[in-house]
Amino acid sequence: MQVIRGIEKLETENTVITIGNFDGVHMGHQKIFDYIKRKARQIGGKSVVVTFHPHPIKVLFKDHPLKLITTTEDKIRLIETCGVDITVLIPFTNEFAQMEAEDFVRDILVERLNAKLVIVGYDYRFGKGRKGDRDLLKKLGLVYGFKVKVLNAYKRKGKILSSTAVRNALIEGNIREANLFLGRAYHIDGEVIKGLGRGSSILGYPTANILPIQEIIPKEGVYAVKVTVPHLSKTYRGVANIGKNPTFNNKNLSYEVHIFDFKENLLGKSIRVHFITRIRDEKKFSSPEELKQGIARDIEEAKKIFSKDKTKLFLSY
Ligand code: RBF
Ligand code: MG
Repeated sequence: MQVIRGIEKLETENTVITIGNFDGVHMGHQKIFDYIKRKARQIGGKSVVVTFHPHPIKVLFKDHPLKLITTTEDKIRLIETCGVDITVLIPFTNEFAQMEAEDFVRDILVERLNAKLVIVGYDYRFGKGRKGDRDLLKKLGLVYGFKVKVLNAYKRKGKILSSTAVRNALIEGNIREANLFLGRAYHIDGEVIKGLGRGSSILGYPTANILPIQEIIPKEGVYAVKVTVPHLSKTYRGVANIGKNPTFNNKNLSYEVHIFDFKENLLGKSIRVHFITRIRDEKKFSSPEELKQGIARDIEEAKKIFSKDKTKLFLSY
């Protein structure tokens, strides 16, 4: 996939374009990408995803609490996995936000990106003051010679699939639902940092502690996970705990994984933790010995989950 960071004139004459934030690159987004790929093939052109960095809300509303599902680099990588030809990553600035909807269509979609067909979600808004919508796009399409297709919301199990729905599922710890919406296992990445060392010394379950780079972290608790260790090009099974370790009255939130049958020191290395299922809430055990038995049960439970899990969840590496 060609990634264009900025706004350039494309060589391809015929493009089928979709525009959006695509946070999470969920199943609804994937359906749109399948659609632009098919249409591009039909006209012998290229499929183009136009998206933004940073997320417009982060620029326009500095204090907005929005937390993103995917980092921009993950988003690009996941769009690439979908088989899209070109991603145009537009730097979203206050200046860019001042562009009138009509100018965006003419200068960018038509003159630079050579749009022949533009696909947007039913509620997509663009341009200064969000004045651009599907009707304006259709009107301008008649002027500049491109077609417009508006796609309806995509539903899974009776629920409208949206980035918001994915965010909520993750925050509620509803991993199965989040994964169903995403069409893959949700993951977080981070460098392994020094923990307190209690995992190996007191409990006999060493953990790799990470500082996640993602903004959305699943609800505190214990999870069955898969852990990709990029420098070893391998993925392992394990259990993760997100929480404040009430048994030890810790103040800070920690993110840690115990990897099955793994002995190497990962300090300073980056790892990826894929969430498969939530096992339980974190709790205050009456002693480290009780906690140790609790973790042993979590591991048993996770192994049961892995052996039963026939869903073959897609992991994105
Ligand atoms: N700490 C707690 O205080 N309560 C828990 O319920 C708890 N559950 C855990 C489950 C797993 C699978 C793992 C790996 C750790 C858990 N911990 C829990 C964290 C534990 O206190 C921590 O690994 C050690 O203190 C070392 O940092
Ligand atoms: Mg540790």
